[in-house]
Amino acid sequence: MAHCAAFPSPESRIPSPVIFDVITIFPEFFSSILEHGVLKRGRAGGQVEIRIRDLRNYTDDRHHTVDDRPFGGGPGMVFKPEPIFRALETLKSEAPEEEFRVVLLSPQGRLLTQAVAEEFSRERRIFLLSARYEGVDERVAEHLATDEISIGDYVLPGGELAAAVVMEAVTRLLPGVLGNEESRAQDSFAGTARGILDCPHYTRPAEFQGWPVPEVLLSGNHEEVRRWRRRQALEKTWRQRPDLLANTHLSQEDAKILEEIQQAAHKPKL
Ligand code: 9D3
Repeated sequence: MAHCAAFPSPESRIPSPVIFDVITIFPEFFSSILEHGVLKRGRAGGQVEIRIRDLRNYTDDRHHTVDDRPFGGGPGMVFKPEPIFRALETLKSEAPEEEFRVVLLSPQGRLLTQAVAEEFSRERRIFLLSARYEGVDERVAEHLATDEISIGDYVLPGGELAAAVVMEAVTRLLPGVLGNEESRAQDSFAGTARGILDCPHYTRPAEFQGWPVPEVLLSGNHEEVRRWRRRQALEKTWRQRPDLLANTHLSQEDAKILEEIQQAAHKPKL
């Protein structure tokens, strides 16, 4: 039987989008990133929906106060819990049946990895809470957030960029956003945290300012190119991110190549 619009075939059905609600005191911060690249395409293609929510809309005082001084003293200000809880309550009640994650971006969170991005990409609705100043009242982390996430061990002035990072990492995983599904399939070994770093890439010109492209890449010998890339990837990983090698199971071929690299460098093995 032919498929029709009312009963679309499984292949043609548009999956429900992942909905991100970003709660922030800087909504304008997001205007340009939503209009570029993966987020622009994901929104246009219906794979992702991004709603930017101004935290000050969920305050109840004349001055739209979102922060207060820390109990116990000390510098800086802390985000009050009430506006954040009210924002979540209001937004949840608009779709009470939905399951959701509430992700607090914070330097105290567990690290964002490819595995976390993949986990989030299987959710239907994700609230992203970004704070400023010294952070949020801990009761938000304890009683409202389902996840507390950091994007790395460095100090940012706030969680907005981190929220954008989470959205980009997740959105590129949604079917049809990248177009080139091959790139996504390669993540499992080329991405960090699982496997090793990517090999170097070159494009034209074959010689630039006296620096030639490695001969083997021009040879047309696909097996040699594959081996060269694997060796380069292993060497780069060993030099820049030895922690990744410690957590990766290497094939016999890889282990042998790595040994050769280490011997050539006159460096002791890991
Ligand atoms: C002096 C102690 N600091 C904690 C390490 C204070 C502090 C630093 C940065 C309090 C808040 C912030 C704001 N940062 C974020 O909201 C944030 C963040 C980050 O700073 N680094 C990595 N990932 C993230 S996600 C959110």
